[in-house]
Amino acid sequence: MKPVHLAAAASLLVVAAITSCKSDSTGPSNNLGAITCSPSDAAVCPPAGLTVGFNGATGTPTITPADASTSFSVSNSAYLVGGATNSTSNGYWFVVIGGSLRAWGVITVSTGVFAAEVPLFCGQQALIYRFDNATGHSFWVTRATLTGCSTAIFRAQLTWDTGPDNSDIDLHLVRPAGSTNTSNDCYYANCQGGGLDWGASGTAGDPYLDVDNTDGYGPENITLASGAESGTYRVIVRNFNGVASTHATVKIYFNDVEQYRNTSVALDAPNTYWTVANVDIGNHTVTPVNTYSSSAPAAPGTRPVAGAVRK
Ligand SMILES: [Ca+2]
Repeated sequence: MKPVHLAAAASLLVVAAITSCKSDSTGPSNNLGAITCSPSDAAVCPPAGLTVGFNGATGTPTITPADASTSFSVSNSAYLVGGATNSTSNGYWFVVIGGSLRAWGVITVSTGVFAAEVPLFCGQQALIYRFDNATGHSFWVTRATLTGCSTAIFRAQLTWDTGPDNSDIDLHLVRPAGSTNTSNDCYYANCQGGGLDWGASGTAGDPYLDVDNTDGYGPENITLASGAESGTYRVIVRNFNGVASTHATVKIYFNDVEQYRNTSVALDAPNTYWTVANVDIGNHTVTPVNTYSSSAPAAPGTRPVAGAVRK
């Protein structure tokens, strides 16, 4: 059993969101214009012409966010979305920057209440919620600004397709020549909100896991700020306690632009590991590995002092 569960993490996020300084200007434009999506996201791509606030025809699902601001700033990259809807099925969240869809995932709906964690990118972005019914789609659009940050040079983002309860999949980032489930691995036990000292001294180059989602769907994000040590990092996914037939998707970004994406086979057994890819941080290259194992994957090499945290 893990010591920290989603409910506790979510309560912290609520506090962070409430205590963050917010403003209600409508931003530079009320109309998002056209939104560009990759071909694999065509089925969910938000339409052109969405404006801040509610976008929906009569009969489409209602969307009443707990925070109905159409523009706000926060300092926590894991933003907790919540509110009321008459939708009876799950919805989607989208993050759009510069007219391009950067990330999306599932918003869960339970007895008229919707909830999700949205991983905000550094700076300003459009944040969109979508719900569907037989009449059509409805959208809520707001503008979110993540402050007090610098653009992550590297981001791995994990989502999965089971939930909303008791489906716990985990994202790992292993530093060059490090081993899984040690201090050379950024994962739920040691890296939520930072805490590992990798790369240059101080916080430069340190890994940061935004949240450990233990209920379902994700997302989980691990980022590296500038100053990261060079070499080959390894992105790994673990089925910690997921339900059967969970498929995980990992997206890899450099400077907040997606460069690689892959989806696993069904992760049927707890403690199944999916070694996704090797990543050369300096050269911005991704080399797929795409192997599965029933125990922690062997390290590609050993560090001079096993388990040590570089200062
Ligand atoms: Ca997790």
